[in-house]
Amino acid sequence: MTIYQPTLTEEVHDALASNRPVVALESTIITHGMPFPVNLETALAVEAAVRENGAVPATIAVIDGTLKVGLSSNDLERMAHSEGIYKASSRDLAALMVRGASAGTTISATMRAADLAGIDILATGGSGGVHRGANETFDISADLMELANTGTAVFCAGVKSILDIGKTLEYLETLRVPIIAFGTDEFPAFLTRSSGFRADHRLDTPQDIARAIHLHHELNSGTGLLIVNPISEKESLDRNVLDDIINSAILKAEAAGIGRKELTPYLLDHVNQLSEGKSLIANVALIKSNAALAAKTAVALKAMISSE
Ligand code: PSU
Ligand code: MN
Repeated sequence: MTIYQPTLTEEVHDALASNRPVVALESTIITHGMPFPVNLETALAVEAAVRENGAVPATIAVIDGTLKVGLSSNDLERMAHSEGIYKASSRDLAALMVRGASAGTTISATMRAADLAGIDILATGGSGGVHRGANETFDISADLMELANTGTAVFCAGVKSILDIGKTLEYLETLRVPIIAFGTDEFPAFLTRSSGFRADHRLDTPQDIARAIHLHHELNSGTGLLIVNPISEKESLDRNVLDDIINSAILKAEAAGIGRKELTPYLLDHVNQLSEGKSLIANVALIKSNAALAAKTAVALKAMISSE
């Protein structure tokens, strides 16, 4: 059996062929995570943040049935308008490609494509996880299973408390996925630095994070890694205010009977609305910061491997 080769842009192809650092970027955040035009501005700003820090960005999506690693500005525009665009987790890729459909890729699908292309670092905003009430609904993001099976290092700002953070941490432990916090002892909760949960491990430099990623692979661990980068103090929202907003978003979703793959986009949208746009501003800031840290780490990883 042959392994599928995604379609690379020339820039991404050349960077990989000459062993330069590349950072994969997901696209569900563009298609289902933010409203137009902030989604397009953010997608471009995140690519710029990767470049400014010495790596090549590779935004990943399915466009008219083709799995693309690296998007043209036309592709990005189409994703940002998001009409008729699906949300693809890794299990959806094959069927959507046969159907000739277009889709934003979640972290799980982005990891799958990055792995095929040979990219080991991915940046995003927040990861999926175990939803509140999962003991009834069984709603656990495929992001966690992909982290258990694919060796990508995923850089995010923790998980939103739309999720059950405690259960998400327990589940990642069961799946043998290491969690490394950058410059903090606490596991961050996306729009706010504080979650009330400690992070298992703290590392303070991109160089140390690169060493940990490299060693994790040398140990033949077989899993990905979750690198959590807290939102800056300045951009961080108040945890109590945020808790109230998230609780009412969850009540609205329950009342409207929203579930399954619509749940995360619905909650993100309502948190944006209820925070009067504050969460969107924080969201943009943190994803740029994650992209910058991921790029610095990708640069450090390449430098380390080439000096071995
Ligand atoms: N959490 C966020 N912002 C996001 C997502 C999650 O704070 O944009 C997106 C990511 O693409 C993630 C996906 O991979 O939602 C998870 O969706 P689900 O919970 O349906 O697995
Ligand atoms: Mn789900």
